[in-house]
Amino acid sequence: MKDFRKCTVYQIYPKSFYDTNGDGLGDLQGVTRKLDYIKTLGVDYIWLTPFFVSPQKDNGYDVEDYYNIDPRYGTMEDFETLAREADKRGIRLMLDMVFNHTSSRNQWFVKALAGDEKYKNYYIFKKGQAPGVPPTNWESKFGGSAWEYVPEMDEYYLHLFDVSQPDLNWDNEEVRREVAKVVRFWMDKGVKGFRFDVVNLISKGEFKDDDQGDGRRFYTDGPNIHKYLKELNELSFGNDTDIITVGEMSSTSMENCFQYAGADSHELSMVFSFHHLKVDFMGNEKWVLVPFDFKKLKDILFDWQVNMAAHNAWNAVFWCNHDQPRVVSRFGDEGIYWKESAKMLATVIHCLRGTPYIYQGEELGMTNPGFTDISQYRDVESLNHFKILQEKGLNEQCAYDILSVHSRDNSRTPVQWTDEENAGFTTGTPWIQVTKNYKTINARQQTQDPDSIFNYYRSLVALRKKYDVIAYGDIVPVDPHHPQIFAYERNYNGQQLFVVNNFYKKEIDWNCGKDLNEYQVLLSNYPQPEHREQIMHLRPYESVIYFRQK
Ligand code: TEU
Ligand code: CA
Repeated sequence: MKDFRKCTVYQIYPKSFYDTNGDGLGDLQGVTRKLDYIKTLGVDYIWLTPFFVSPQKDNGYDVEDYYNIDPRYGTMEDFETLAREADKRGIRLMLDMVFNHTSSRNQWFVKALAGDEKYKNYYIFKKGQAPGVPPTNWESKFGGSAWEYVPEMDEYYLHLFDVSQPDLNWDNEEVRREVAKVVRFWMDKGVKGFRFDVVNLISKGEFKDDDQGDGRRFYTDGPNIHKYLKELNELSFGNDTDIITVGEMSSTSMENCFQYAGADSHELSMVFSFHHLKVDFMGNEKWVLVPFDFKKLKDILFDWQVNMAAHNAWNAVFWCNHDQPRVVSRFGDEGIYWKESAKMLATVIHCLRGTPYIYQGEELGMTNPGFTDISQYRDVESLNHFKILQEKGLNEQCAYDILSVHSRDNSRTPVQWTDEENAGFTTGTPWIQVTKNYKTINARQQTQDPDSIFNYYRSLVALRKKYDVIAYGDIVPVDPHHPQIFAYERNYNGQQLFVVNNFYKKEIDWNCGKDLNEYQVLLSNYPQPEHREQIMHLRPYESVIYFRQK
């Protein structure tokens, strides 16, 4: 069995990864072609975002058919080849299961709309409160009402995401059996990992107007959530101790995560939570421009780290995914300290207690693309909010400024493989524009450069394997209220890791309170860390991993 605490997961968004047939869309064969690159990084799992048959309104998070592969991504044979080739290299696949909702083109929903009672009960249909008034005032995460009116039925259906993504009714036992069947189908193909999309939203509570917010308190971590997860575990992946699972937990609470990812809970192996990535929001409002709050970022991460450990529960740790802007643009520096800041951010995450996730291109320090026109955007959420922001009275330029910082498309531009046209991603026209800096930021350059961000990530992945303290150690925040330093200690069986990061450009002398002569440096983003006695001199975005064995 692979111990997931020793593992690193690499996330692939196939559409933007590598295109092998020139149609401008990445595909499964493209993933197979790049397996040696992934292997070089040293990761254990590849999480593939959905490649199932889908109208692609939300890039595959709107599943029409859970059992077949969208022809744009390839064939079942392509998938099997990928699985086989990955296996040869000791890499396992983690698939993305979207079970909170389906596509409106899914046969279940098509039948429901046609009036088939059995399938109507697969979804959440309700009468309006009055003519023209939806059942509740809940808002869709992509903007607008979460309810869509169906005139033929004089009823509304719930969609927490796009109108083309109707929510499934998990209170219906048949639905729960259907989804477990899907998981077993992919288990039979040798899949050893599953990521469950927004899985803490599946158990809806009361259908009531929310006078305090957008409705999320009524369906987030809902009344039967733990029961449904335990049941899914029992009916599918729980029978194979070799399988690892991660739940995407939207606006969740830590108390619930103790259970979702508790060592003895029989729910999931680990959880993604997002509170640490809302530090450049205003409350829950993402579509604003505010500088990130470093102290809050640290408070939240440490709070989760310490308390998840205290409850014997396991975190997934990450900065980036296909919904988040590029971290070097967000918390680092796109300018002269691009490399140092990307390495520093990597250090912070990879030495924490939890399983680290790397999102494609993060290991190259890819940046936000800096789109300036709506025609460059593809994401349904961005397109909707571009309109909504202007309806709220913002001028077009402000709307663009906000989009360029927060849009999910920031992470969805093609992986920059080479300095050739389209960054070597496709010989055709890419479905979304390539970021202009691909001539300097690309995989070909970085795999050859020993000092590259890529090779730094490679070292981090290897350190986790080599030093048990990284995988199993406790977590002790050091100088947690410091306005500029992100430092912590990890301890395990006489091993100690001491991780120091200057999160800013400003140089600083910092008393670390330790006799550094007792430590060895495992990794750093400057050639030679500087200190006099206990005073460290930290240069812009400097990062040092110290180690000692007692
Ligand atoms: O995302 C869940 C989610 O609520 C957020 O990530 C959301 O995309 C955004 O941050 C709101 O501002 C998952 C998937 O990762 C995402 O790609 C899908 O669009 C979404 O679920 C629906 O399936
Ligand atoms: Ca293609």
